[in-house]
Amino acid sequence: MSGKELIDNDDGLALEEAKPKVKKPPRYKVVLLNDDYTPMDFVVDLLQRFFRMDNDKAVQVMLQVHTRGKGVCGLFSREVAETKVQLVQDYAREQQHPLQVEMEPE
Ligand code: TYC
Repeated sequence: MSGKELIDNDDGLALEEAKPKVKKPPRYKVVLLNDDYTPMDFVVDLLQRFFRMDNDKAVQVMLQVHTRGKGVCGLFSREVAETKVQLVQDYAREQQHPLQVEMEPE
């Protein structure tokens, strides 16, 4: 669907159809940030645990964060993204790692 559409009945009036009111809910990226202290193995394990990645994918995302400064863990509804950020932060703090995780609009 393309939003507003013109309907021309050949009566000299072009009617503009109302925009559909139902919008897709916004999605949010959960993003990991690099630091110098969190062990690589911990990050790989965390990505598998909280984001259901297999080992290869988790290593790939961890290395992306390590080399580029940040990396996307996944795309979620606002509520799920908020929950993942909280769970990951709590888990990292529990293990005394300074790992930083954020959410940002898609
Ligand atoms: N830079 C860390 C190291 O060299 C590894 C790391 C990767 C840390 C990803 C955080 O989100 C992160 N041990």
